[in-house]
Amino acid sequence: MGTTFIVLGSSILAVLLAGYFAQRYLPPPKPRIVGIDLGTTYSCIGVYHAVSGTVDIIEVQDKHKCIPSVVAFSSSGQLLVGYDAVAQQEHNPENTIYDAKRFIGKTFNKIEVQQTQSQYNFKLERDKDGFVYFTLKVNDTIKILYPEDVGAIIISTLREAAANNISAPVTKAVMSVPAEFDDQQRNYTKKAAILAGLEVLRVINEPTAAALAYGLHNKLGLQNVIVVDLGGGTLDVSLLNVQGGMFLTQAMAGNNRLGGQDFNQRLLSHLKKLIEKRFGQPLVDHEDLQGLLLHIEDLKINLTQSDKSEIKMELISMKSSSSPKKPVYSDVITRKTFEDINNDLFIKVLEPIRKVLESVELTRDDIDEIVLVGGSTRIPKVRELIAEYFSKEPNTSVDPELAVATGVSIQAGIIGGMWPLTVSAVELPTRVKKIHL
Ligand SMILES: *[C@@H]1O[C@H](CO)[C@@H](O)[C@H](O)[C@H]1NC(C)=O
Ligand SMILES: *[C@@H]1O[C@H](CO)[C@@H](O)[C@H](O)[C@H]1NC(C)=O
Ligand SMILES: *[C@@H]1O[C@H](CO)[C@@H](O)[C@H](O)[C@H]1NC(C)=O
Ligand SMILES: *[C@@H]1O[C@H](CO)[C@@H](O)[C@H](O)[C@H]1NC(C)=O
Ligand SMILES: CC(=O)N[C@H]1CO[C@H](CO)[C@@H](O)[C@@H]1O
Repeated sequence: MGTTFIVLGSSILAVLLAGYFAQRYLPPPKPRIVGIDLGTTYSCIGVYHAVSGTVDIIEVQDKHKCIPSVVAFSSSGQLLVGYDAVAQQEHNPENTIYDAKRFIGKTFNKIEVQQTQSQYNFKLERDKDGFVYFTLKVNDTIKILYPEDVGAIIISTLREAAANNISAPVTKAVMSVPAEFDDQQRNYTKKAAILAGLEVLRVINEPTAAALAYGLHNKLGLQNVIVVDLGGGTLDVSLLNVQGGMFLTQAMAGNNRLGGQDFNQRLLSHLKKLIEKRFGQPLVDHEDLQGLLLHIEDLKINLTQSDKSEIKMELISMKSSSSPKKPVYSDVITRKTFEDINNDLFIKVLEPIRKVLESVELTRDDIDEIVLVGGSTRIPKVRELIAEYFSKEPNTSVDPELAVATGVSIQAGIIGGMWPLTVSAVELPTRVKKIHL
């Protein structure tokens, strides 16, 4: 009897020791589960590496970590995704689909579809259940794509890049969705990944993912976390309770008409005035305006790092017969000017923050951590306003455009039991409704 126990005991010890040495000295196990952030404008995929405990967001198309959530078919039937789809968009607007996430798993009435159609060059249709699909002309025949089909094409591209990167097949995923998504929208988002050949192990909220990216699941005690997500066109604010790796969404508020595009529009009208003064005629040429908008995006990004930036470009339509010189427009724009022309918009970022606090009867002093998500939170004035409001610095060490993808990849690592991640992270279902401003 006694010896059997000893033998059993030492074999268990041997197994444990083997496991310990394997983790210490063998090559780390390959990531088995990927994290996918299928965004409205950009999508990314990441993997969590055991042992090093780091997340890689995978480069998908020539050095770009995230790709535009855009899918197109050329007239000859070639499928284009991401940057390749964007590159040909201007010449093929009817067959270039973007914003599919706005429609995924959601039903619309006839009037809503008609009203929404005016914002897009591609064709929207509504099926008998109220779901929207897109119709394209490919090889002289009509091709139908549902939003989840568009998602599946994007996810396939991400999945392939990840499989190449880790030199292993990718079959399992964790996905993130907006906190406000209902069960049906979550189901159809999952369906997109299933259509791309993936098994979806969990779907988590984007704000929760962002909080995970900052390791807030490791903090002791109850934490009140505000997540501010300011992207290209929308602002979303969530209040989370985090305790012992459990996440609960307490409140949500947002503004669907505030984001980077609005700041660009303000710069555009400002520059158009300067150009008209300089050249004595208004700028109306479509191609020049397109070129100017591209420079404006650059200018805005430069102004997050410097307090002034030079814009310099040729404006073909400003050519005059009296001057043989190339019509070059150049100006130095200061950050101060950028802030002045956008001041009223920047202040609006605080509105949903106030609403969220009001709705749960908390004050700004009750907030323990502030997490920033979305490219527009790089704007120094936006950060400053938020820091001032809370008298506390927001967490900014993770790239705000990669925070969600990073967090969803950490969740994938936790589910995969990847050492040294020993903590748990679980999201509790919530019934709170988003407040729209
Ligand atoms: C995988 O992706 C990471 C992050 O983008 C990159 O640093 C690494 O070089 C890639 N490895 C391979 C083999 O492509
Ligand atoms: C369109 O036609 C080309 C050439 O015949 C073919 O390779 C392609 O697969 C077709 N595309 C679609 C979407 O049917
Ligand atoms: C979502 O999917 C689950 C499981 O597939 C199903 O039971 C549920 O009814 C679906 N819910 C909605 C709202 O589509
Ligand atoms: C932005 O900065 C880069 C690098 O300093 C420069 O090459 C570019 O011309 C700038 N663009 C604008 C529009 O300010
Ligand atoms: C301002 C700041 O960096 N705050 C927090 C960011 O997140 C880490 C990780 O949880 C905290 O320790 C910081 O205090």
